[in-house]
Amino acid sequence: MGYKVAVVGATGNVGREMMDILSERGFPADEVVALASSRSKGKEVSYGDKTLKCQVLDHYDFSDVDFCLMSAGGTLSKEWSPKIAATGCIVIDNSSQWRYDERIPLIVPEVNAHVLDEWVKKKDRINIIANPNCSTAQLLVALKPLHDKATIKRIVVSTYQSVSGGGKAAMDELFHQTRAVFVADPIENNIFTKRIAFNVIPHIDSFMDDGSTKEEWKVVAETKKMLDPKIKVTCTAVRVPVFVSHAEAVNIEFENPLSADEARDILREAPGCLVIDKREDGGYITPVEAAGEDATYISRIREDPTLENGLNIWVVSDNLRKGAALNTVQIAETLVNKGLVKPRSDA
Ligand code: 2RA
Repeated sequence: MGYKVAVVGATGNVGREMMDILSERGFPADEVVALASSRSKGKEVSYGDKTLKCQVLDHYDFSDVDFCLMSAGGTLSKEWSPKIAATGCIVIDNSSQWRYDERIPLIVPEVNAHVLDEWVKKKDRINIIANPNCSTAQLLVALKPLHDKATIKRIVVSTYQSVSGGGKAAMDELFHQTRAVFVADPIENNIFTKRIAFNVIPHIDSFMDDGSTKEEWKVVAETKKMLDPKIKVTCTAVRVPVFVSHAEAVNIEFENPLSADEARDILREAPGCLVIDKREDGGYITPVEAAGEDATYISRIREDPTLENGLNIWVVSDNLRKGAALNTVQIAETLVNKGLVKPRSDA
C-alpha cells in the first residue's frame, strides 16, 4: 500500500506547488487530500491530471494520514500541528513556528538528512519536522559541500528576494504598481512599506532590537542549527521587483584554502546544485531562468582577493520550490526512501 498525504493550505502559492511536486515526482501516495480553511471549502485544486475539492481542516480526521504538509502560516500551525502530530501523522511544516524549537528537526535533505535517523528512534518525539526559510534552504544547499571540504568560518549574505515570498497579495501589488507606473495612476502600497515596482526595499519581516530584520535573523539562526553553530553569519535581506526566485550574493571565508576551480568542481557534483558559470556575457543564472526549476543554481564563483581564504558566489533558486514546497516533499521522500516511515495502512 502507498501513503496518504494531506496538504494544508492547498489553495495558497506554496500549497499548489506542493500538489504539483507530489505528482511530478511520483510520490508514492495512494491518496492526496487538499485541506484549507472554511473560506476555501469546495475550491478546486489540481493534483496531476486530477482535480481535488478542498475539504475543511477543522473537520478532518487525520488518524489514517501518514504525512501532513502544512503551509498555512505560523498561527494556524501553532494550533493545529501538535493536534495532527498527536494522531501519529508526521507534520512537515513550512512556517517559522517550530524551526527554532530544539525538539523539532529543521531539515534540508541535502544538508542534514542524517538528523532524521536519530529523530525517528526517539520514543518521546513530537511528530513535527520544520522546513527552513526559503533564503536559508538554497544558501545551505550551496554551502554544505564547500563547508565539508574547507570549513567555513564566516559568511556575508546579501539576498535579492522575490515578491512571491510575501504571498499572492505581494505578487499582485508588484503587478498593479508596475501597471500604475506605466499608465500614471496613483501608486498604492498595501503589503510593502514602500513602493516595490522599479525599486528595492531593504526590509523583510519585522525589525529586531539590534536593527536587523527577522528575515536576516532567520538566515543566521537556521544556518547555525542545520550546518554548523560555529559559522559566523551576517545577512542583509532585500526585496526586489521579481515575481519568483530568490538570488543571493554570498561572500565566504574558509578555514582552509579552496580555489574557485576546486569550488566549481565540488559544486558540480553536489546534490541539488547546478553550476552555470561561464565568465562571459550571460554566462550566469538569473531569477527568471530559475523559476519553475528544482535546482539551486550557482554562478559567479570567484576568489576574493581581500581575504586569505575567501570566495564569492551567486546562488539562485525558486523560492516556492526549493525554498518551500519542494524541500517539504523531499523531507517526506527522505523518510520514505530511508525506510523510516511505513504507511500506517500497512500496520
Ligand atoms: C519571504 N522568507 O521571502 C519569506 C518567505 N518565506 O518573504
